Amino acid sequence: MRQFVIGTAGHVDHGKSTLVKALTGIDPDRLAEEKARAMTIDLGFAWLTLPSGQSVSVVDVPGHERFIKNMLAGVGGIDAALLVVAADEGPMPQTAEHLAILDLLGVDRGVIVLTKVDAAEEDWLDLVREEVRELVSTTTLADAPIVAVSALTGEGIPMLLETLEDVLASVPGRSGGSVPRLPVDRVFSVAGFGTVVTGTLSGGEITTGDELRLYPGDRRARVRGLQSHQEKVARALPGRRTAVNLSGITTEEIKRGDVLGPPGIMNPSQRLDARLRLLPDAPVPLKQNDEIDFFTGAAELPARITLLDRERLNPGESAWVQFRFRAPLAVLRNDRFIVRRPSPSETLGGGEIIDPNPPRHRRFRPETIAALETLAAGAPDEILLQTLEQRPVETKELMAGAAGLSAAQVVEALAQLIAEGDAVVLGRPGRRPGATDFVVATSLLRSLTEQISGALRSYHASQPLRPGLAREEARRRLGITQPRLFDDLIATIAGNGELIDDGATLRLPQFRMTLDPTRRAAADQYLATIRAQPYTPPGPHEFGLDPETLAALEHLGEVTKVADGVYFAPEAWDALVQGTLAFIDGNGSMTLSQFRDHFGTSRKYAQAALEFLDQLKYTRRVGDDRVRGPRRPSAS
Ligand SMILES: Nc1nc2c(ncn2[C@@H]2O[C@H](COP(=O)(O)OP(=O)(O)OP(=O)(O)O)[C@@H](O)[C@H]2O)c(=O)[nH]1
Ligand SMILES: [Mg+2]
Repeated sequence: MRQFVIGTAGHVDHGKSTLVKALTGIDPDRLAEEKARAMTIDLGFAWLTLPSGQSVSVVDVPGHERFIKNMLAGVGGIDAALLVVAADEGPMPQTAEHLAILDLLGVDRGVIVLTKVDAAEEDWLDLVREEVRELVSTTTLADAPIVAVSALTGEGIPMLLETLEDVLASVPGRSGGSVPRLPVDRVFSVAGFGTVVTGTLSGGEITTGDELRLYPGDRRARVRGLQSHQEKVARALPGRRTAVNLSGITTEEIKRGDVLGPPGIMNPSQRLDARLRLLPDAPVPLKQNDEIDFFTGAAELPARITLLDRERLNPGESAWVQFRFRAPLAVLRNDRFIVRRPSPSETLGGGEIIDPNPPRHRRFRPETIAALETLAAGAPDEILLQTLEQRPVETKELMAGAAGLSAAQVVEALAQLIAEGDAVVLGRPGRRPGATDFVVATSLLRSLTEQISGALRSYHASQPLRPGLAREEARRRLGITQPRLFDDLIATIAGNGELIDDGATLRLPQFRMTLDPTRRAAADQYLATIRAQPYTPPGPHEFGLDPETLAALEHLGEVTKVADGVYFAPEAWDALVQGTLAFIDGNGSMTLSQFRDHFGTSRKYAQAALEFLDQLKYTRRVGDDRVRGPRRPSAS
């Protein structure tokens, strides 16, 4: 059965809390100060039972304009509103302000309740009815039914319950809601249990024993117990007021506005991209870099605003904006928000978050606006592609909502992007991605390839005698912190034939070490000398060759290093290998002095060469003799 949370709204003293008590039997004003002042200050909670028997959570909000921030903390996550208007007074300023907030938050189901009918004449009531109809006509509640009640006499209450049941039956199923989130609106401690948080659970279930994270921080806590409507439950369902008993965390570590949810579902960010709509009767326009108060879920944060497509946002207009925060905030795409002016405190507008994790944008960039429009229009493959154009992402992170898509949408969109060549699985191109595989947009892979090729090009230019750029250094230059991502990326680029990875260094496929003319001349002289005495080649140090030139010759295969200070011309070395093996084949074995005599060389060279032959496994030492080793020389 689907679960619902409804919330009250309306001007101070219009009878919201009294109505909640009449509907639920629960007095939502729980604070002593509220009782003393006969006024709601903070959120109140109750639940009612519909004629069908289903119970519905109720959030009661304060009407006084001084407590509007508390109202905003409670109104997020409700499925339907009870817009309460006192029949004897008619719509008042906070009737309009709360209505505007409901409209901006997209709350499009509700009942308009004219309370205190016992205190109003019939024709006055008709006037109020008309006035209210007019007021809601331009909002999401334009078609909401109007019911007149008296909480004192009980008149109209059964009718209200029936109407509410009809309205809730028409609430559409929540889209893309696979991720449980509980924006915390209360934190307290219960003797014998410890820390408890409450909130309106949305998106998915929470189960006892779950390990959850408190966003935007990094603290983890385990669910020790769950309650809904004051009953212990093993799992909490979305669309219910939920109390969560947490272990492993103190009340001081949690505040209103934090969001409880599984690890990995949100990336807290200090920037958000959004579509912002100013109310037609907003008291002021917004200018570039204005400071505002930002409300989303149960959170409130100051923010500065970057107007991306205009100099000034006038009342009644909408614009693409980026909000910048001093502290991180954890939200998902399509979350709604409200913007207020800090002083005097007034609601200015609100809207929908389009990118919860954007880069910093420059203003007036058509490509930025186009990207935001695509995100807002929301074809899953385009949205996914935009995420993959920003960074390589692990499949499991995408499945958990990193692109703001459901797991099913990710699977389908990813298959399409890979099939069409727009995205690549790193490390295994052309394959279906596993949970821990990184996926990247083909365009981003191309630019990463260019970045690394550029780094290699300039490295080769400045270090023509070095075999390549050290892998670690390459990783640092690309700014990739995860070693596995780097390895998969390099394997993919190497697989595309755009670089060569020798395990220690990276180089361009076309790179050839080149010696400048001076070094070349010295090298050629040295090579000529060792070729002239193939089996007693003078050492490079004796010859006076510098170590870098020598290393380059070795890398280029122009000399063969046999031991420290002992280098042969490659063809001389080949002849030594062939000659030694032929001698052993003919004589059964070869001693050091036989080697020395056979090649007309000295003991020093004979010893170095034979040890190297042993090392290469061409030969094997038995006492003073060499016999054939396991390795055969390649046919030549
Ligand atoms: N005659 C009459 N009085 C009512 C009715 N409902 C509420 N009242 C009275 O109106 C006053 C305000 O009621 P509340 O329920 O506290 O109003 P509220 O909207 O919750 O006020 P805030 O929470 O402060 O915004 C109280 O004195 C109630 O007794 C009603 O149906 N008839
Ligand atoms: Mg109240």
